[in-house]
Amino acid sequence: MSANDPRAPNDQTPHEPGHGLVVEEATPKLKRPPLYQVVLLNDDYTPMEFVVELLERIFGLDRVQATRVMLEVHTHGRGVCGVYTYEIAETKVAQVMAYARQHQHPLLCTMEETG
Ligand code: TYC
Repeated sequence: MSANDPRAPNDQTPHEPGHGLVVEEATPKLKRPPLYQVVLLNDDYTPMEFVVELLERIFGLDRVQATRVMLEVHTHGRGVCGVYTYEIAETKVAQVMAYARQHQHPLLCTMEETG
């Protein structure tokens, strides 16, 4: 076995137990990413049908779910369209705002970290 034999022991070589080394279990450093609710806000002008179609198109809801969220927003002022990681939530908000703007509706959408 020469000095640069790939099998030669080095700093990375795992040490067998019973050779004077204390082996500590590392705590996993993985954390779940924070999640964000995409929240739709009510206004007096955007047509209900437009909101339902937007919820189907951008959030993949079926007509029943989309209608439920739209009515929640209409009656309580706000409603959750979905929960996502930061970048997905940010993209959904941008898509909603762009789509509403294109159709000249004053619809507002925002994101909030879940508690
Ligand atoms: N309040 C609107 C109306 O009466 C409907 C509406 C629902 C608007 C949800 C926005 O996010 C909204 N036409």
